[in-house]
Amino acid sequence: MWPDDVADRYRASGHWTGATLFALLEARAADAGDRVAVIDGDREITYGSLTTRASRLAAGLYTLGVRPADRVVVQLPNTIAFYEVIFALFRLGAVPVFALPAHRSSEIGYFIEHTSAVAFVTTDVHEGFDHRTLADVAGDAEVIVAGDPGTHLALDALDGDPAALPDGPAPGDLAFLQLSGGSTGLPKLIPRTHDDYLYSVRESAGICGLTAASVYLVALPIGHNFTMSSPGILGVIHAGGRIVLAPRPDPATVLPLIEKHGVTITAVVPPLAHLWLDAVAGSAAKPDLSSLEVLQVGGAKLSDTVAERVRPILGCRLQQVFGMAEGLVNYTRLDDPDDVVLHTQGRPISPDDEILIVDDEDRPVSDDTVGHLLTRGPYTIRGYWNAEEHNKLAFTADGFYRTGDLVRRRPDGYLVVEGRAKDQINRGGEKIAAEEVENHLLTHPAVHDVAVVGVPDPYLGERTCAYVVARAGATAPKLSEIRAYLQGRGLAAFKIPDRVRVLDAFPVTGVGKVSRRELRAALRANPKG
Ligand code: J2J
Repeated sequence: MWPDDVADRYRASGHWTGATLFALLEARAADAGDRVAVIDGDREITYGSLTTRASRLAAGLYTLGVRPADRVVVQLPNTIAFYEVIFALFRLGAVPVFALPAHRSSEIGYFIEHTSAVAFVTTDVHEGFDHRTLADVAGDAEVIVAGDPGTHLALDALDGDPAALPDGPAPGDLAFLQLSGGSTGLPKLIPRTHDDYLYSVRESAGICGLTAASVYLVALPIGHNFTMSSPGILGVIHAGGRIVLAPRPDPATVLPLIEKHGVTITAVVPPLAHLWLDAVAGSAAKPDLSSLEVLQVGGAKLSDTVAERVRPILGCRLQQVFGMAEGLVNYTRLDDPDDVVLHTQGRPISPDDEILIVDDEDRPVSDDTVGHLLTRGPYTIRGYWNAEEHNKLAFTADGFYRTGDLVRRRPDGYLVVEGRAKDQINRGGEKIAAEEVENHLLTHPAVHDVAVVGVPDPYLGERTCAYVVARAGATAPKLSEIRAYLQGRGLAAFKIPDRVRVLDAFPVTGVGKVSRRELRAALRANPKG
């Protein structure tokens, strides 16, 4: 995954310390075993108990046949079970693949098949959806359910003697597979190692001021890279702080939790920041949010107007976070002046994060000029998992990752995100690959051609519009039909288009036929078609 000379350099510089993710938890069990690590409603678990449970679960999984390096798709909501499972897998050296609770049969089936997963760990019923029905796409993978297992294996029943476990993984081993936001027909998987991820976690915890007194609220999905590592739940475990789980991110759920548990830091996407601000500003009986020190906002571009409301309304500092599951994370620092915090997306974690901003021909542009962001560094992957062909496009020959983001670097080194060159829709922080949705829609009998693009939206930043050309003699499907059709194909709800526009033909630029990529660009530039 890493060229030897590069790995040697990161080890020599002390970035990679040779630790593993399970050892991170074990260290807390050793020095703060009685301290509460995670609170989930009226359940809580200490660092000591979490470590013991994860070890016993690892042994249970081992007895079941899960071996080091085996892939296990994990789809759990914000619950303590998530920690038990991932740390069990880290102990065993098996590789979690982090699915989102919103994923349905289309995505889950693909993850299981593409990674040859030996097990699929999910929940019973969450937000009205019975996740056990996803067993239909699990193939030979063992289905393990947190909660009521139905006809499947109960997570709670898995238990064993940790003494029977083989040695844990090496620090340079693959620790897990994270999902890319993607811009291609099928999502790419991101291979992160213990060493590289822990470096970003430790540095992030420092940048975000985490200590043993920190209380971090998980409002976003727990398996997302932001929640995991920026500084996220792993940063809190590194610092020995406390994690509070919110089952949902709406203000009515979250604001009382902040007050009750004295939450000091939490992370949201821009539409949630907007929603929380409106709820607090509009409430007659103001919740007591005096414990809150930092609101992190990332995942999509935060507007200046929302940024400016954070301190006056919530009484806490804003921290902008521009990160990606592939690696690079930028933060505004806690002591940065307002100009930086309100108007930039931060600067990289590491002095060894290499930032290149280039024009369409890969020539570097000067400061204050918008260009494509390329990056390389001690925690940015050198390639997607098993995606040799795609990697030739997504990475330069010398290992820089082409982020697909258009940014401008200020002379002070801070980055401002100005747009995107990748065929992705960023719907309020949820990433949608245009091609993935198009491929599903092209199977519809009345659809001749389709282009999916993002259209500006004041609340979500972008919404999804499908431009459809009907087959000769057929009537183009209406939005309701398209929704039902894609739902029937098992696509996650957030990927289903918000709008449909029917065109007689697609605009043709230049001579003859245009590629769908050009089409998307043309439709983005001229949404009237
Ligand atoms: C504009 N665009 C942003 C921002 C991400 C921390 C925070 C976020 C993510 C994440 C993450 C943005 N302004 N502040 O993994 O650790 C867009 C960019 C980027 C893509 C990555 C983390 N913050 N983005 O969002 O892998 O387009 O990671 O390339 O989901 O989100 O998406 P993802």
